[in-house]
Amino acid sequence: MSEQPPAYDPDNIFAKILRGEMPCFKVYEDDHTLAFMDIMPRTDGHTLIIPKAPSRTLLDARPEDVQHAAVTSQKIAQAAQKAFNADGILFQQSSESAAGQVIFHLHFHIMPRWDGVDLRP
Ligand code: DGP
Repeated sequence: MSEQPPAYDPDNIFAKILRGEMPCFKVYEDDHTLAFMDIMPRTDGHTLIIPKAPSRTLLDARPEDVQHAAVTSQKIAQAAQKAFNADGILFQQSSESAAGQVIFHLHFHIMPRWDGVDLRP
């Protein structure tokens, strides 16, 4: 990327969820992170983990916010693996449109996977 990335937009959907202005199916919350179900799940148990601090992407996030979100992602992965009897867990993060990012508040996907079961489109 040759130009400066845009500034963080406080009106993105996940910022609204954090402020309680939009609903979500919350599965975990602590001082630094929130985890909730993805509205367009690509697998059963597809969960999103976000830091509460504002950052657009993994590229501009503070290391401590990445750290908090990574630790919460591990907790969610372990819980989801048990709850959904998964054979594996897909951990995904997209930064910028070129990588498929749609919502510009840093988030991590946790998707339970099973042998022989494809991701939904
Ligand atoms: P990404 O492509 O990595 O930016 O993924 C964005 C994800 O966010 C996508 O899987 C669908 C999900 N999503 C979009 N809008 C909402 C919403 O309003 N609520 C919830 N829970 N998830 C949303």
